[in-house]
Amino acid sequence: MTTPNAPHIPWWKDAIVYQIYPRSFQDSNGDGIGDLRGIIRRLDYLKRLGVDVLWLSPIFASPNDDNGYDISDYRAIMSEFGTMADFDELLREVHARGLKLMLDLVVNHTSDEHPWFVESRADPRSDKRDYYIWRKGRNGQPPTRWQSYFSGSVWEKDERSGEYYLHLFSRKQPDLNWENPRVRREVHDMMRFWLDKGVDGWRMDTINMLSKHPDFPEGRPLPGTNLTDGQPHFLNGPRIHEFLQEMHREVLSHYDVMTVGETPGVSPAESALYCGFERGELNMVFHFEHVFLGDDAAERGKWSNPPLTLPAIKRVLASWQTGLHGRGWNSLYWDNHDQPRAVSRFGHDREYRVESAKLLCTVLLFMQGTPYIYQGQELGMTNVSFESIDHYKDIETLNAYKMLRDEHGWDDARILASVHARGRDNARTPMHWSGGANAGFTEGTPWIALNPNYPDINAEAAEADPNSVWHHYRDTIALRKSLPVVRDGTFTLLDAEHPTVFSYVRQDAHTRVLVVGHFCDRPGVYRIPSEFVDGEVLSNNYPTQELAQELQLRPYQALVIRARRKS
Ligand code: ISL
Ligand code: CA
Repeated sequence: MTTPNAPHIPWWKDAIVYQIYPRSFQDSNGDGIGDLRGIIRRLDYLKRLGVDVLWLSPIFASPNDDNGYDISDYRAIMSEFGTMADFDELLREVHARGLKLMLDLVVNHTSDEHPWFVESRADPRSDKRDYYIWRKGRNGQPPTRWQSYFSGSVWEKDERSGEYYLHLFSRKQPDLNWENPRVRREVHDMMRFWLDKGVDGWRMDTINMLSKHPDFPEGRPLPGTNLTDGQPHFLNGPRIHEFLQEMHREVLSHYDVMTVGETPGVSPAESALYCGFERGELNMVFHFEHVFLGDDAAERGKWSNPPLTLPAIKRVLASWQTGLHGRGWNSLYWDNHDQPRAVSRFGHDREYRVESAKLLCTVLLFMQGTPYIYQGQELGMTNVSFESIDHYKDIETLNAYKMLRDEHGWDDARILASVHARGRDNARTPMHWSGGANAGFTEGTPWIALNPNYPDINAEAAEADPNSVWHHYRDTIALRKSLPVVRDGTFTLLDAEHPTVFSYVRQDAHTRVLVVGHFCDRPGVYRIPSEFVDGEVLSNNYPTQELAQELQLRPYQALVIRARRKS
């Protein structure tokens, strides 16, 4: 029964999303590569965890220069992942369990093997030429010196025509020309193709890069290179909101779906233009401020791996909580397929792995917004330290390795230390299902080596252990769903400058909840607001807790305390 006058709450505000990187999730046929039938096999596991929506990283036909983020046919399933019949069955099985399925929309670029690009490159007079961004050079040089995200120039010269095409990522990922209305129509048609099958939403890859400054101005010089940072000229470009409003009007508004845009380099204020409730664009965006903290200013970007401090992380997350409250909607994440494992980066991946993984769960899931859990995060999976670059597969890492060695003179040990800390393959080693051969991921040879700690950290062991990280995720998900204040309440950061405690209050007309997370490997004391001293402990990653104004905290302890109602 619906309550009269109850505000309409869109379903995605109550959803917990689980991200699957299909290549590394579950192999079903022994070729060492995860696939759609493997995902079907694990749906009951995901249902038990309590998540609502599955987001699949790209599953479309691809030569895999960037593991599927380089698409050669938007309407076909990658042959290694299965067939369209497998996809249809997966979607049916997902829906049969009351879950939803979200796909990855990668339309800033295609693969260079996409027929559009093949034709575009082969014939400057073809009607596909203008599907991509072609420019003449200047005095034998590329049009700009912008640096690609995967090292080197963003321009690639095509010898046949003598012109350059733009690729913000690898040279096998040419950027589509969104100025061309036919490109936009092609994308809209493709989106309808999947939505008409019953897909429940889109995660939109690098969506704030679609609109480039038409003049391609030179960027800011990057120290130690002859390249420049072109981002001011293609992030949040002049026509981006027009393109997204058109996409919403033409496609999204006709379906009950959720959308999350990947938007590196947006501030809370800018993000409200993408996800403001009245904007008719997206439901929410992924910002990167907490995971790229300090990287921008560091000499070699993320590879310099600048140190993190808790106050800086709190400041960023709090600015998003308060900046979007009542205006737009946050997405909440620590981990994804591009990031090192959160427990290794923000927690403690040795003695306090279990405690700190639970702490990260608690402080994330009690903020306002839609939480995203990346495969293995619910087990507290850790970074991996392969001893040689030969074990790494990621194009970003492999290109960076060459650049850091050849252009910056870093030695192997220094590069590997950076890769161990920040490389994307940390997230891409196979999922740990059991302590058996290859962690139960494959009966063949895995496409990338496993993290050797799978005998200790795996789903089978975690489900059997009531004190595991997995159970903490399941319990915290359920708790969150039982407390409307977590969805709707205000957020107030306490003690912003405290070096080791992250604490905040969530509040609505009925309920006040205090969250305290102790980011430290030693015991500590933290003074809580008096109204919580006789409160009720709703969640705790240690067995017991005496409440007192001077709260005694154990290493990496995380507590949620509800204030008693005043009568
Ligand atoms: O991963 C990054 C840094 O390590 C980011 O700069 C990342 O490249 C950026 O967030 C865009 O990511 C997305 O698009 C890329 C793809 O490689 C990533 O996997 C995807 O998440 C190109 O499609
Ligand atoms: Ca397979």
